[in-house]
Amino acid sequence: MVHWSAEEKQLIASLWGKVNVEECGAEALARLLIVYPWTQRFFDNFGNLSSPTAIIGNPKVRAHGKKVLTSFGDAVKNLENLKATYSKLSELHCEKLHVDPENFRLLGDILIIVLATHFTKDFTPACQATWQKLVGVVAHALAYKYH
Ligand code: HNI
Repeated sequence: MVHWSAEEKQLIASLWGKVNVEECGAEALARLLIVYPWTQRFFDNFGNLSSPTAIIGNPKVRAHGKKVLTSFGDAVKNLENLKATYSKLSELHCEKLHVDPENFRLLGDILIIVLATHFTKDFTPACQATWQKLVGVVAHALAYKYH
């Protein structure tokens, strides 16, 4: 089981307390779709994704980004219990959505960039390392039910 030190828990909670899930979620998903355009194929019902401007202005991307980052917040609240927390979502992404789990890692890396950009002062090396660990563990939990 993954261990979280008191310092790591504090670094996660204090940064998360400042995150606007709507803004950061929208930005993270938009960046994923722009930087890794092949991820667009999972969202073929989202309408116009034909350019970075279209992606950033797309209300479905915004809404879904918020949904995903809100769900990421469940990790922050359940650090000791991530596999159980994401068990149903892992099944959904595997069996229904057929999302390659490599994409969870890509989104995690992008989320780090978004957080580092928004919270430059807070983003000390210790904070960066802790968040890197968190996105890795979340990606692992989301991939857990894949077979
Ligand atoms: Ni993901 C739906 C959470 C990464 C593709 N995803 C969801 C839902 C949640 C969610 C919550 C809504 C479920 C429901 O309707 O019951 N997704 C998460 C989390 C992460 C993640 C916590 C990573 C931190 N999802 C990804 C990635 C992709 C992805 C990286 C693809 C590149 N997800 C989807 C798709 C859907 C989805 C596709 C369905 C969208 C729709 O509504 O049509």
